Amino acid sequence: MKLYYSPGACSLAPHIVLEEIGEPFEAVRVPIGDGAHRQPAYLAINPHGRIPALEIDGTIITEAPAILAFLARHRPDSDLLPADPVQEGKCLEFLAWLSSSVHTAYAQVRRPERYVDDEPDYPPVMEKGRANIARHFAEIESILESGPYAVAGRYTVVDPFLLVFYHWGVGRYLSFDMARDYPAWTQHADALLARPAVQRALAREGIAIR
Ligand SMILES: N[C@@H](CCC(=O)N[C@@H](CS)C(=O)NCC(=O)O)C(=O)O
Repeated sequence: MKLYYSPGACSLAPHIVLEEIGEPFEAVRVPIGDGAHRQPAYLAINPHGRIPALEIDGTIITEAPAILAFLARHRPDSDLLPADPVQEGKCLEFLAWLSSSVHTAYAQVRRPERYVDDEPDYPPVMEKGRANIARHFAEIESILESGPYAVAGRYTVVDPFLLVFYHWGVGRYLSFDMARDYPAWTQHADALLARPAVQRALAREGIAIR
């Protein structure tokens, strides 16, 4: 398998899961900051021009939730996606929400040019994005207050995806005080950061979260 990733992007979640399941893989760096994801070589991999993409024997899967679910199903022994259909549904629900609502709220702050054409219109879009993210983050905090992990009372593919958003919370575009305002989520992040698979993925990407 080949994972196309950019340091600190949402590709961090599948990167962690590849490490968790012990699958041999090649990590292909496509730095968003350099515009590598908009070059023809990468557009041939993912015509959407977005990271991540996963290549399996010549087949490409894009979209983080699909990649995460695939990896867990590829290695059912890893137990990262419950076999019980209801709990599986709850995991997929959470992945879809993170991707469709939380990630897009972040994009309002990180990429306002996607929402309005003129630069003077950026600030209100970004401000509304911050408010949307704060609302979503409060919801995540309350979910994590009632359990150490997001779904099913145990570690699943949802948890590494949550770490991506925690990382963005402390990052320069949001600069939230995550430890003060989201203590349950901070405990969750610390539990993940203690996992060797998470440490390997972070070391390869060259990023530190806490
Ligand atoms: N819905 C996609 C979103 C992917 C996405 O937007 N990825 C970001 C990195 S976190 C990206 O490629 N950004 C580059 C850009 O917007 O130009 C998914 O879940 O994989």
